[in-house]
Order: sequence, then structure tokens, then C-alpha cells
Amino acid sequence: MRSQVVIIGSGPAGLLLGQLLTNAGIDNVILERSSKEHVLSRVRAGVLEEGTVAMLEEAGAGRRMRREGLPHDGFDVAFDGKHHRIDLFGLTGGKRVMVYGQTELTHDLMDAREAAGTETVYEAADVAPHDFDGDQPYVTYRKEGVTHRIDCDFIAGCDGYHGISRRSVPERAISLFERTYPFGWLGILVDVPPVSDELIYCNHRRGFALCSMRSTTRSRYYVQCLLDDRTEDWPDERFWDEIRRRLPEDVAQRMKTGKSFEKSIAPLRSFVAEPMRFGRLFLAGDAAHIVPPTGAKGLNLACGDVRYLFDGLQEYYTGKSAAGIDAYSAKALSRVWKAERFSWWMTTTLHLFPETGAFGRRIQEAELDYLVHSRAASMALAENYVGLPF
Ligand code: RFL
Ligand code: PHB
Repeated sequence: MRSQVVIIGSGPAGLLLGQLLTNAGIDNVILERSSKEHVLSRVRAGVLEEGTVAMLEEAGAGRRMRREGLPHDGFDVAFDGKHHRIDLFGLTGGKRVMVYGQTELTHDLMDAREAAGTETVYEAADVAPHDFDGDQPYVTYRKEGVTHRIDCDFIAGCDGYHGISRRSVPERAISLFERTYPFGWLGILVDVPPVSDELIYCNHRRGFALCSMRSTTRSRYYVQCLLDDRTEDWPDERFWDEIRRRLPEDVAQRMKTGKSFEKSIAPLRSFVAEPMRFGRLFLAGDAAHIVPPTGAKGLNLACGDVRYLFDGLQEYYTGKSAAGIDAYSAKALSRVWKAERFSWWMTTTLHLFPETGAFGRRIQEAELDYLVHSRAASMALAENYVGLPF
């Protein structure tokens, strides 16, 4: 079998790239290790930048998001028992974000792909990219005990942090940059109305907390937890008790609680692989970089990579120029590092780092006080949060 582009992974990066390629008449196949149901069961991101929203629309998969997504013009930063609004719309000259779950976005892109009749192979085992340093790359995989081979022009490694694409690159050809944080996020989903119309990011002596949502009737809440905590350590009663202690009094008092139907713990990590292109293999999304979720950047960065990669591939096929794909890695990394910086900064400012001691705590207090009382500092936060331009 032959396809112009083989995409490894059907997360947001792979699906969005696939849909843009299909619409541009460039044939592609997605090879996904898991089942469709498994991919759709992962609860992750919730905040989309305007650029991401525009790309979903460009891909023809934005209709439900426009109908059901919640546009947000600001969010609150809470500390020291008080909360302060960051007016995203006012501070950025009219930009906002869209609250719409990654699960829904993935669903919409899968539906669009099915409607277009483009192939996805789910439960593809032992996917392996080959010969991408030459000009006749191919990908092999196993399905129901049979080995298959797809010859292609290009391979897009959109298979996330644990994928095979990055690990297929010889060690000497790749540089890795990494920082891990000494805590995780415990997140729950619960069908009660959100405590506020907008998100609340909260710094507290007991640790970070975040109030987010999926709809006007479904809340998504997080608390900073220990790295070795397990969900069994956190029955709902403990979770509600803890998040209420961290939030400002007025917020804690009006918070509606209920039985959670999803609970998971995620470690926090900053990670970048350089470069993002190896001959005819391109890495995009979490396969190339990870940010801690505090800045809500992971999914949006994946879509930013897809912007540059799709434009480059389209230029290659229609304009007969390799300039776009040649510039891909440098362009993507320049944007990636800015989002890495922002996510690291937001994480550092809002979480409890016991090892930094009393000095670290005072610096954090000064940073937060400066942030909410200086228009320049608030503007810098807002500009990064709504997303730097592509
Ligand atoms: P994904 O979503 O991990 O998809 C990769 C896909 O590749 C498949 N795969 C393979 N397929 C074939 N062969 C192999 N060997 C394979 N290995 C893996 C996997 O099964 C999977 O289907 O990567 P992608 O597409 O790059 O998308 C990245 C985003 O999912 C990620 O950055 C975000 O979820 C991060 N994130 C957030 N991002 C935001 O922009 N805004 C947010 O508000 C936000 N909140 C979050 C987050 C991530 C979180 N966790 C759990 C890490 C909140 C949390 C708690
Ligand atoms: C979420 O709703 O899951 C969410 C929102 C904002 C973040 C991270 C996660 O910064």
C-alpha cells in the first residue's frame, strides 16, 4: 500500500493534520495503537486558543464547538484569600479563549474524518517508521497478526510523549531538554454546575488548586498532589475538603459538590526534543514537547505545530517548494520554547514548592502581587494565555 503521508497517532495533532491534508487533496493514513473508545476516554485539555479554534473551523470540524463551547473573556487568579480577575479580552485588545474539552474536539475530528472516508487503522500494533533518512520511507505495523507496510513520502510522528516516532531517531541526532516537577495534579470530573463562570487558578500554602469546567453543568477541578499519591488515596470527601481549604472563603462556600465520575493523577513535566524533523520524519505535538498543564498550552501547541507542518506539506505538494518543510523545525521550536517558558513560569508562580522554603514563598507572594497590580505584568500573562500568534 502507498499513501503520501502516514500519520502515527490519532490524538488532536494527528487528527487535525489528517483532516487538513484530506481537505487539501493530500492522501494520508492514520495508524493508532489504541482503540477509538480508548482514545475518546482520555480526559485532558479544556482551554482552546483562538488560533486552535480557527484551525478546527478551517478543518471543517468546528460547528459543534461553536454551538457548545464556552467563550471565556477572563479568568481569576486567587491567593491570600482573595481573587483577582485577569481581563483577557481587555488586556489583549479583544482576544478570548474557548472552553471545550479535548474529548469533544477529538470526537468532532474523528467524525469529520469518517465523513470524508479517510482511513484510520485503530489497534495497530508495533508501528515502526523506516528509512526516513532517505527518500523512500515506509511504515510497518501489525493488525490481527498480519504485518502491513505502507510506503509514503513523509511520516508525521503525532504519537504523543510515549510514542515510537521520537524513539526511532538515533540518539546522536536528537537533543532532549527536560524538567520534572516534584508534584502532580489530581483531577476530577463531576456533574455539578461550576463554582464560577470563569476559571480560577489558586495559589495556597497547602498547594495549587484549579476550578475549571466542561459545560454549565459539568465541573473539572484539580488540586496539586504528591507524586506518589494514588487515586485510591483521594476519596471524593477528601478531595472536596482539600479544594475548599485552598480556595478563597466565598468561593469555597458556594462550591457545589457531588460524586465524581472520573478521577486521575498526572505528573507535571517540561520537555522539548530538538530538532523536530529528521529527514522525512516530522514530530508534532506531545511527541516533541510536553508542558505542565498550568498554562493550558499542550493541545494548543500541538495545533501550532500542525499549522506549520500542514502549510509546509501543502507548499511541497502544490507549490513544488520544500521551503516550508525545511523551515518547520526552527519555526515550531521558536514558538514551543515561548510556551515552555510561559508554562514553567505559571507553574512556578502558582504551586507549592516546599524545597524553596520561606524565601521562595516570599518571592512567589511578590510575583503574584506584582502580577495582579501591574497592567504590564497582567498584559504579559494575558498575551501568552490567549496564545502567541502563529
Ligand atoms: P496525544 O493526545 O497524546 O495523542 C497521541 C496518540 O498517539 C497514540 N500512540 C501511538 N499510535 C501508534 N503507535 C504508537 N507506538 C503510539 N504511541 C502512542 C496514542 O494512543 C494517542 O492516541 O498527543 P497530541 O495529539 O500531540 O496532543 C497533545 C495533547 O493531548 C496534550 O498536549 C494536552 O492534553 C495537554 N493538556 C492541555 N493542553 C491544552 O492545550 N489545554 C489544557 O487545558 C490542557 N490541560 C493537558 C491538560 C494534559 C493533561 N494531562 C493528563 C497530561 C490537563 C491534563 C490533566
Ligand atoms: C482543564 O479544564 O482541564 C484545564 C483548564 C486549564 C488548565 C489546565 C486544564 O490550565
